Amino acid sequence: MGSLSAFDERLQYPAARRDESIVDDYHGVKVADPYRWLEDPDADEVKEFVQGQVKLTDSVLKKCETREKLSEAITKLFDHPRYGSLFRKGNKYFYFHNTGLQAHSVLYMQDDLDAEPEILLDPNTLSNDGTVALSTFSISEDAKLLAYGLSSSGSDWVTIKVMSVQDKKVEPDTLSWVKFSGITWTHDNKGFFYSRYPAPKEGENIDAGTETNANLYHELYYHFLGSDQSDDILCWRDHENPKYLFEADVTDDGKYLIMAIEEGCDPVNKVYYCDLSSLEGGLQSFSGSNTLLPFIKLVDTFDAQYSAIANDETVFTFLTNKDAPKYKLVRVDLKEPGKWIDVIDEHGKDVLSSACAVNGNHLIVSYLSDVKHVLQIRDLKSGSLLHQLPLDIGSVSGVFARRKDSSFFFSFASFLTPGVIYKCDLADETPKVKVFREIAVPGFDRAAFQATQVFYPSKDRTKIPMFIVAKKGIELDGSHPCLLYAYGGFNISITPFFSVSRIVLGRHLGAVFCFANIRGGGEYGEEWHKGGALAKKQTCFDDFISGAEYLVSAGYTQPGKLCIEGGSNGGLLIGACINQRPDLFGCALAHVGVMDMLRFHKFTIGHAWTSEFGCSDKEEEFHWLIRYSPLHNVKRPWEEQQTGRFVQYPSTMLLTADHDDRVVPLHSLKLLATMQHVLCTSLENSPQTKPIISRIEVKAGHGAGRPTQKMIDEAADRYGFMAKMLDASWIE
Ligand code: X99
Repeated sequence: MGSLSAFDERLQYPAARRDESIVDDYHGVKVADPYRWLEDPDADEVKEFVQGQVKLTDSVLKKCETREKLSEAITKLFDHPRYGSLFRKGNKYFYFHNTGLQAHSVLYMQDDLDAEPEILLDPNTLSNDGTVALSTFSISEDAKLLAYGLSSSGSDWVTIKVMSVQDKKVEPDTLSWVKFSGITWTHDNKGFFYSRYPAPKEGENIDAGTETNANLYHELYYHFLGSDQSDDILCWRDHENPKYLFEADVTDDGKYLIMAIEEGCDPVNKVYYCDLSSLEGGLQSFSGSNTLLPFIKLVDTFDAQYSAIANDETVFTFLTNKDAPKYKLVRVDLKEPGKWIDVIDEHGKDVLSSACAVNGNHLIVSYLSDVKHVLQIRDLKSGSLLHQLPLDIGSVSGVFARRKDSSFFFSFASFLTPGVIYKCDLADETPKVKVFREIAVPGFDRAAFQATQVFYPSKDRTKIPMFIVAKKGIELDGSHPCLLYAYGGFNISITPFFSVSRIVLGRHLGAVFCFANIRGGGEYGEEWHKGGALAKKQTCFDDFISGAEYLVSAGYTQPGKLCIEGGSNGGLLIGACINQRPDLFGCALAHVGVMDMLRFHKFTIGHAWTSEFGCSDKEEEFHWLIRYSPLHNVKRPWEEQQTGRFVQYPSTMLLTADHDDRVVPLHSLKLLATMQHVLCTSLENSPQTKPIISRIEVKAGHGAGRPTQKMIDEAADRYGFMAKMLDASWIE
């Protein structure tokens, strides 16, 4: 028997006012929004609500006995040196390295592979508490200058700074209000392009990242080194299309500026380009003028995605999904912009996920094949296959290469492989692939675990891939704690990765951990994505629920032992699934979720997600959204016909953070107040005894750039809660 008994005490939830006067009319349908007041992060009443919730959560977490042990075990396993892949600029090599428990990885450089590495930028020196993170960077062509973007408290807002590589001197250049931006240097090393939003008006934004107003009117700028930001050249904007986002890239030959225009999160973009060498008087001549750069429109419709891979003068190679939902490589000569030819045809089954030119006219091509990466060397000109690189089952990342180099590095990882950096040499006829570095995790016994992939049928009988990781030789008797995770949206694929905290759950709680590659993701290309978007969003939830049912029927677990987890769009997934099948799960962890599907488009970058969800402003789409919106579908299961008298919601933790300006915290706060009201406080002796709580982090955001200690603390809290709720006991 487990040494701990499950949580069985009724909680005292903080009071939350209901404003019954707030009722919206959506196309003739009246929808109440009694917690609208929770949308103002600066209101005292909201701060009080948050404080009350934090106190309640602390009282629950205190009773989760495994939390301390989890924290210790996760800390211990995290404490191993990690390395990223290497890339080159000028004659130098660069890479990220973390000694183990450093808050942030450090950027190193070395002159050659045998030389002593030196620190170029250590983000750990930028704040005492690790809340300043390096979010983007770019090294100039001559490798003399580093432009780097810093984010505070996890916000999407970025401030760009510049450093001299030679003496690490920080230059006075400071660029503010940068968001959703790349940094791309011109090859004269005089400056770089970046994107930003107009600065907020005086008085707004005392604490950047906590505001919720919509991000509109993106702009592309060029910054001349040593000048003031107010003198930056405005290169592009579009006042007629306030939702457009502009992302620019200077081509490898330095001749062109390629601009991708996006209006949402769909894999579609326009492509404009500017011949930098044709600018009379150079970029300098645009200084102080009101004219935008003379871009030429190559693709001016949102019919497909086009990513520039390489060019020889005017001949460009693009990766595209135009008439190819699993992607292909195409070529166009800017002199004949109407004539596109296929270079690598769309594959029948696998998704062409990336391509990068190397060694003159070679291409490193990666495919996603049943959610595992395949790496190939192809001929850039003909697209023909030259070599297949041997690879384990897992994920490839960090493929950085230059055409002038005959070798490149890449990273490999999987559920039971913490990481290997490979060096691939293409100088000879056959490629030489060598292990350059291997990440070792002391105390991790790989042989104790087994990772498998299954394909289970969903509601409509479509086969859904799922990875299952468990201790070797477990009995399928339904007794195991189980953690099921998915994302299911935005064309994003969940490929195998190494997770310290999940290994700890497997080792010390006997947990099985699983990843369902449900529709909405990009696992099988654009059809898989669109199969779980817009009017078909419910398919994501059906796929996930079928995955949970599979795990129960195959004997891995039982509903009371099953915890579901997801973040962001995956937080929405969790919110929707606990409403639809409260009986199927024992515990739910929803991170930074989109929970109010009628109002998400009004806040920060939410408008970009209407490409995936639709928008309540449109009548038909309103009806899609109200059917599954987590906030609008909280019902007492014990009053429902289909679920029955004894069913309650799973123990639920909604996680958010005060500086999450991607998915603003109001989503989780409003759902929390609603669940506590409907399920717990609005009737005496409610059958809902399982806790409905939150975890509201401070000085943190959507997740990117979170310091290591915050990650460990959060993992210990949420899995400590999970262990208590599933009655999972500690195995030494
Ligand atoms: C975004 O909202 C990404 C926002 N974003 C852009 C960028 O639109 O970060 C953009 C344009 C150009 C450069 C950089 C950016 N995303 C990314 C979605 C899912 C995503 C997101 O964060 F596609 F991965 N969501 C939160 C969707 C719902 C919840």
